Amino acid sequence: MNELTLYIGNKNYSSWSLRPFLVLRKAGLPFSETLIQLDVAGFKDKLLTLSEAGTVPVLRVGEEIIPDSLEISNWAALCVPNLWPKDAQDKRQALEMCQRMQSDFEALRTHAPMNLRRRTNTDLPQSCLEDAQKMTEMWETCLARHDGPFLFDDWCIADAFSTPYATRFVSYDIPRSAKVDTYISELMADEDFLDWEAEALIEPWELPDTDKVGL
Ligand SMILES: N[C@@H](CCC(=O)N[C@@H](CS)C(=O)NCC(=O)O)C(=O)O
Repeated sequence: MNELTLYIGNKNYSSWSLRPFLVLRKAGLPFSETLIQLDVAGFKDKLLTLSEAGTVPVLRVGEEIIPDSLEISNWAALCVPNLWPKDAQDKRQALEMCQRMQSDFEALRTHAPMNLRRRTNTDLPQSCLEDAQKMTEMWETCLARHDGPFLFDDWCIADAFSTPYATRFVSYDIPRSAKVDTYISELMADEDFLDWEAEALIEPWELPDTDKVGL
């Protein structure tokens, strides 16, 4: 196997980077990490040397470059079994959930950005709370059809995509049902998430605009 390098943003803030990190860890594929500090002078140029999209995450596989968290996850799922649910209908649903988590929930992403160091119970805009409600309904529907602890019983890529959202519920104290709270706790007790979080908590860099949210 070619050497793998995962390019990521600040661990405290880069929700997109967290997803493929979790997927590659669960896949058991050895990889090294290169962190590119976001929102500092010259950061965009660095990102643009990696991929046309100019965003992280990016996975380098030998000479091949794979941008985008879902593309990286799909690539890993081709290398290793069981990163998607085995049942074809469940797999379709898990993929759709990931696509929704990438493109929808914009108000939740904007008004409650991932900020692992943050704990506040500030008032959030209605649009953000509505998105949060849609997210809890999506999780609840799926959890009700399975035995847990994860969305499709065993951990899968949809749980990786859910993890940055789960942290927002905790950071901003967003209302959720007991069932969803149990699911969130499960994701945030995951050992690979805890490794990521431990490094996020000691990162020296701050993004003042993000830290200001809800102040
Ligand atoms: N659809 C992309 C989105 C990636 C993304 O927006 N990444 C953010 C970091 S969390 C980024 O690189 N932002 C820098 C910028 O847009 O200039 C994915 O899923 O990987």
